[in-house]
Amino acid sequence: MDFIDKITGAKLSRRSFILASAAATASLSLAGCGSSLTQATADQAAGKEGKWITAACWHNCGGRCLNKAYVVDGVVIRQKTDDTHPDSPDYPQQRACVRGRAQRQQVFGADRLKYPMKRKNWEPGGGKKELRGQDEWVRVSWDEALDAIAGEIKRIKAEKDNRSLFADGGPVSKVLALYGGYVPHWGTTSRGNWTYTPDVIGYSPESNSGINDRLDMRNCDTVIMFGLNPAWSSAGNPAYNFLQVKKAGAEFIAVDPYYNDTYGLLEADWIPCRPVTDTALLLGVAYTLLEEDDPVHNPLIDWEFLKKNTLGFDAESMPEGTNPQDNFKDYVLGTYDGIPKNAEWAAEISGVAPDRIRYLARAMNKNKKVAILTGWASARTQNTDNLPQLFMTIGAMTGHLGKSGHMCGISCHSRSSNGGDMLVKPGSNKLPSIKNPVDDSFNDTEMWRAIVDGKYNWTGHQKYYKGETRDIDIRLIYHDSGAALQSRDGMTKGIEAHRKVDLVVSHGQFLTTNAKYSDFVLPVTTEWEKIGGFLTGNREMVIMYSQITEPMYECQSDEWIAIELAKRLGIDPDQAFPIDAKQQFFNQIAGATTTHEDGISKIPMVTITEADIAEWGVQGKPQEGRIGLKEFQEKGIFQVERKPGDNYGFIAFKEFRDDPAANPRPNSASGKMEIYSQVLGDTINNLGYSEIKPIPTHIPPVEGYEATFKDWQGKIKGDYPYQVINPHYLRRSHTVFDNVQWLRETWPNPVYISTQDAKEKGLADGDTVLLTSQHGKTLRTACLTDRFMPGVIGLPHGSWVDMDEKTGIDTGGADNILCGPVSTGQGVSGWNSCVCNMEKYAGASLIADVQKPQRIIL
Ligand SMILES: Nc1nc2c(c(=O)[nH]1)N[C@H]1C(S)=C(S)[C@@H](COP(=O)(O)OP(=O)(O)OC[C@H]3O[C@@H](n4cnc5c(=O)[nH]c(N)nc54)[C@H](O)[C@@H]3O)O[C@H]1N2
Ligand SMILES: Nc1nc2c(c(=O)[nH]1)N[C@H]1C(S)=C(S)[C@@H](COP(=O)(O)OP(=O)(O)OC[C@H]3O[C@@H](n4cnc5c(=O)[nH]c(N)nc54)[C@H](O)[C@@H]3O)O[C@H]1N2
Ligand SMILES: [Mo]
Repeated sequence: MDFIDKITGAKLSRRSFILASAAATASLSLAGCGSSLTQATADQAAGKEGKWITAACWHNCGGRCLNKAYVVDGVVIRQKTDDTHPDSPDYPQQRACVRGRAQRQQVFGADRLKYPMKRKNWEPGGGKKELRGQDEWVRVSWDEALDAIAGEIKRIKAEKDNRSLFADGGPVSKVLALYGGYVPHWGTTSRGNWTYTPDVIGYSPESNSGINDRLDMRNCDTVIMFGLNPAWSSAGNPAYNFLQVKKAGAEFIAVDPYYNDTYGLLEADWIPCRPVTDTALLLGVAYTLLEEDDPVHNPLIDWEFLKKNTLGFDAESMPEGTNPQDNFKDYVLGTYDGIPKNAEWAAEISGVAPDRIRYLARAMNKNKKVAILTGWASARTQNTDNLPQLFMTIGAMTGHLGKSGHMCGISCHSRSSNGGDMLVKPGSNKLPSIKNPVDDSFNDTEMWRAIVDGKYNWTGHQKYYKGETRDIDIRLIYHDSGAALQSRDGMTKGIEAHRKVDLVVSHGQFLTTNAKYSDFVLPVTTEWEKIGGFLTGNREMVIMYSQITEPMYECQSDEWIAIELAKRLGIDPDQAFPIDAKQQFFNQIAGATTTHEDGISKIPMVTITEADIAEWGVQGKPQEGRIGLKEFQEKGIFQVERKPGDNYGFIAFKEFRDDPAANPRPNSASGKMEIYSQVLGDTINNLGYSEIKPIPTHIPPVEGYEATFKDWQGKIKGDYPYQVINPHYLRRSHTVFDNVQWLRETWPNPVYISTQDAKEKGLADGDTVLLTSQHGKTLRTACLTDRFMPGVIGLPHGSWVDMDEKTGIDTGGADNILCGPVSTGQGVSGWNSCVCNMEKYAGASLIADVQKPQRIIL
């Protein structure tokens, strides 16, 4: 506050006050760097001009927004967002969110990892392994760290083999591949059961999105959203795009256990539905459609589309060689199993009253223009491999596929609200891909178990081969990208795995969970410290960002570390990295394309001159494009201007609807949309995790609503009577930004509990709540709300674990402490299927996250 007094006292103009106070926050977060504040203020006073530079906002939040940093002598004084053109609904600006605007708090945070560090009690072979996660840290030189790591990799390979080396798939993994190979991991991560299923049933989203473009959506009468929250989880324009759809007259219906901010914004009619019961609910919808459809008086079903474009809907349309009784319609009607999947049946499971299920079915009326949209959250669940197939079936039954104003598909992440292929794209960096000679690979749901137990179910690296039990003996865990220990299934098991092996190494910008449980942490640069790069996601624009500041402290890039390790392992690094970072960046620029106004042909985006190439000092050829290199770099963005009636529109599945014989679906066996898919059923059942049918059915999930009962018939609740879901939260992009104080203060990361459940449990707002699942225990502060349906708890995704070693209770609210390593179906990470108990915590109350000390280790 002295500082504020000083500048107000000095009667500075408002402009310099804002500049100086921003400088204060930017530099005060650098521990012991008070001097740079004085310098920045002095620079301002001396009239030193800064420069606006396009800054990376590179996290996996689904948004791709323009972020600009005002840099004076390497210090970021302030940030702003897109002002490159006036904002309009058709041609919107790409405005940054709260996280993007706090980005400098992260890059210049006092808790950056500054130097290579070693765990005090580490020794070759592991030392006191149980101290991982709680040991002290010792600063070491880069040479010491790299020599020790390379030495251990050589020893492990000599004593065992390459099948003992586990790594995440970043640049060091390329070096390990050249060194004879390593064991990677794979999983369904974001898409859940939309990962494998859509392809083989003929529903693979065209160009990564099975919905029409955003301008066409304005033609809809009704938009039905199953688990969508773009206001939180699709930064950038999607929520704004939906608002235009509303302004154009559409009504919104939301099917979700949580009335989230998106639904609030759109004034959606809420149908609260229990997690992991969308299959049951949609079967009830299908039953109602069949029950109420009358071709003359009440035509609800598009029989023509079903007949022409699909397979397996009824006995007449079953594929050859199958039992006609196994068709979808007879399953729904209960013809052979005696269980009609009617609205009453669906209500018991989903919690949606029968009349609301019928209302939902009627809202899908084929004669209205309807968008049936789903996110991936409902399929990030166990035992729902058929859910994408059921959405397709509902879309086919109601005919909301392949026509303007009609759509049924995914709206999520960067492609939310706006289907169609990318209109603009960066080129490839032209680094060679390196083949990994080891064919072992862990599915995410069982990787920690595999390391602890020494055996796992091999199905190939996302190949869906027939499962085969294999022995494995992992000695090294190398984290060269991602946040696996924090972000994958079953963290309790994960910590056990990290305490078992000989060596754990993490690259990190902060003491993240991966880093905390490591022996060596190697500090890496952020995108603000690199030469530059591209951000894509939104189909209408790309961002080209540039370096903001020099590498902080002793930070190096992942690639530099990989090259240094390669040298120590006797590998020629040029095999993996034959060109430097600048040439890689230039290749992306030169290869960037945009779509011609004809809406079809792809043309070079950037005009490059001989002088540009000389200035950059790179290999390349001049070319003619739509924007000059210098202008592009200065602006930082290339956006296609859209208007109604242009050639950039998109109607998903149109060609297939109009002429299925000429336009068969690419990967389905029959070329049709397969409501009965033998390939789907056989492939998933062969993996060996759990059983499904070739048609969409409801399967009680391992940890779904049914599992909250010890006696389902008698409706007697069991030890874990609540369902938990993990909303993707505004404080973070997954685990990223969890350490940023501004964001901690703004978004406190509580546990959301319905007021009714809270009342029954004697919980009040602000109470510390202990959540217990079969897999672990975590604490959070209660936030009571009527926006969560009773029986469902919302624990935000991505909070960093903070384990109290004495009690074994996590005080950080880490979602994957509750979520276990449960494998079903296609090896789905089923995070939104988790059951737990909750009670008021008898121990000390939690303090707010923002009051916790930052993890500053040196
Ligand atoms: N329980 C539960 N778990 C979930 C989910 C859920 O809903 N519930 N959601 C899942 C989903 S959808 C996803 S996509 C995953 C995300 O899982 P991850 O991709 O593992 O999560 P991020 O937090 O994005 O991890 C990025 C990490 O990379 C670091 N990083 C950033 N830049 C660099 C760099 O240049 N080099 C290196 N080496 N590191 C860098 C960041 O600090 C961060 O630690 O999480 C999944 N996990
Ligand atoms: N701020 C922020 N944004 C992000 C991310 C982040 O971590 N933070 N992560 C990004 C990534 S990689 C991804 S994959 C996306 C994920 O984006 P989403 O999948 O859209 O995110 P969620 O918040 O998990 O879920 C959206 C809605 O689905 C509901 N839901 C959960 N389970 C069910 C269910 O079984 N049935 C139904 N009908 N609804 C259900 C939730 O209550 C929520 O309202 O978000 C991206 N955007
Ligand atoms: Mo994701």
